[in-house]
Amino acid sequence: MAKMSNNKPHKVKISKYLSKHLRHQPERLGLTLASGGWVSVDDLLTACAAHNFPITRKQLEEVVANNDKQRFSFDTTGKLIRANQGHTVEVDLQLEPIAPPEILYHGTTEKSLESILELGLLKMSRHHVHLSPDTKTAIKVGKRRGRPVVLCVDASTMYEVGYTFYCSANGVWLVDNIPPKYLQVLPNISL
Ligand code: HQG
Repeated sequence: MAKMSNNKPHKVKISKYLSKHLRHQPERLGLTLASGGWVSVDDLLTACAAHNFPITRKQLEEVVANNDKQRFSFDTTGKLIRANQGHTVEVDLQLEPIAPPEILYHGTTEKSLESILELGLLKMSRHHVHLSPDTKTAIKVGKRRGRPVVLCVDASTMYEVGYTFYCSANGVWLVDNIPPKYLQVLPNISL
């Protein structure tokens, strides 16, 4: 088992499995997300094993601690776990509104640009539009889908006119939508 927990691809598989069930389809494992998106760790591990995807507590702890994007958190007791953001199921993450930095960034692809500049950034299937505090992360996010484009978001003006921003436990900035007038394409990104 020790060997398995050092195995990177297996950790990625665990992370993907957790994302799937803690963000999108908890019902597939017979789980329900409580307010805040929390699930009992005991219930989660039992359900994973029952669905032929056994995860040890040690493996779970390693994935939570070392996940590249800090996608998951335990609560202070260590008895509950949740995905920090990225949900598609209805869930109230109980995040507090907070003032954003002056500029935030959104990574997308060339093929979405025309529609985004016409309609603004929409949350699509997620609960919020996801933004990064730095261009490096935005480029990485955009690259998942093709040739990346980075949009600069005039977050301070949006905040001044009343948009509500949140910051998830893993540093992803969240807002409901962004009209085109607050967006600007960042020129000359180095890939
Ligand atoms: C685009 C991953 C056309 C938007 C990442 C994006 C991130 C529009 C896609 C996190 C549009 C939605 C979130 C419009 C938005 N017309 N396209 N009007 N408005 N879009 O995956 O931000 O690995 O829901 O640009 O790293 O790409 O899951 O959002 O391309 O942090 O932890 O519609 O997901 O993190 O795609 O990614 P997504 P996202 P995880």
